[in-house]
Amino acid sequence: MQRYVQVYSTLSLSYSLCCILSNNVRLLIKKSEFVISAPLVSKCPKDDKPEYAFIGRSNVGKSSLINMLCNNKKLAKTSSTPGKTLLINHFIINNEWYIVDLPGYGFAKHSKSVKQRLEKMISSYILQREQLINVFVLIDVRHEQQKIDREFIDWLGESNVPFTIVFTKSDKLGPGKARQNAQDWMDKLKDRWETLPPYFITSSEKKIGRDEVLDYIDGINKNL
Ligand SMILES: Nc1nc2c(ncn2[C@@H]2O[C@H](COP(=O)(O)OP(=O)(O)OP(=O)(O)O)[C@@H](O)[C@H]2O)c(=O)[nH]1
Ligand SMILES: [Mg+2]
Repeated sequence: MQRYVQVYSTLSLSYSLCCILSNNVRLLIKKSEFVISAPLVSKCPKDDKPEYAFIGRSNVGKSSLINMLCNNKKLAKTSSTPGKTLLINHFIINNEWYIVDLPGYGFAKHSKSVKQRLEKMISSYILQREQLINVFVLIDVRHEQQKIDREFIDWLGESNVPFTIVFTKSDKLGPGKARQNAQDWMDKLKDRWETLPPYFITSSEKKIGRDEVLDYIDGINKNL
């Protein structure tokens, strides 16, 4: 499966994700089912259906966002204790495409060996999985830009991996403040990024941003 073209230079990173055409048609999720939790990229599903991965720091709300998108609270395991998701979890949507729930990065309380294992698992999955169409990088909208998130997205750019930023937990701020924080966060990318990746502001609690994220995926799926 061909990846979208993402252009960057050594001096600055620039984002150009081709063929994203949102056509305002709501993506109907008729069916969402858990398929497999894999410890290694080699154990992931063998078919070639397109997949969309969700990643971000521990506790940022990845599993909750997936459940909100699928309108299925029991699909991905959520927890107020960080470090819950430790494997590569595939969910099949409408028997057509996958959502992938990845472990969080940068959880301080994991042992060094667990951290190393997770880092290796995440980077191998992202770099080797040919079916991976887009990575959604989740950022808690309440917080300033953290070094670990920044390093991760710069690495995605350097590795030519298409991605989108998803700000989470916007219900914890007013809509105006959430928008402002998101804009400030994106503006900080301009020191290295020539053009910025797309972003969405969401709340799993209040179901904010659901249509926008699903339309975005739908737009890509229709152009594959
Ligand atoms: N208020 C609010 N809380 C949220 C939202 N999304 C997630 N949470 C809470 O944040 C905590 C972590 O959510 P998870 O979805 O388990 O986070 P995760 O990123 O999957 O965490 P790990 O798998 O441990 O890396 C839970 O207590 C959720 O209820 C949101 O949009 N609003
Ligand atoms: Mg999780």
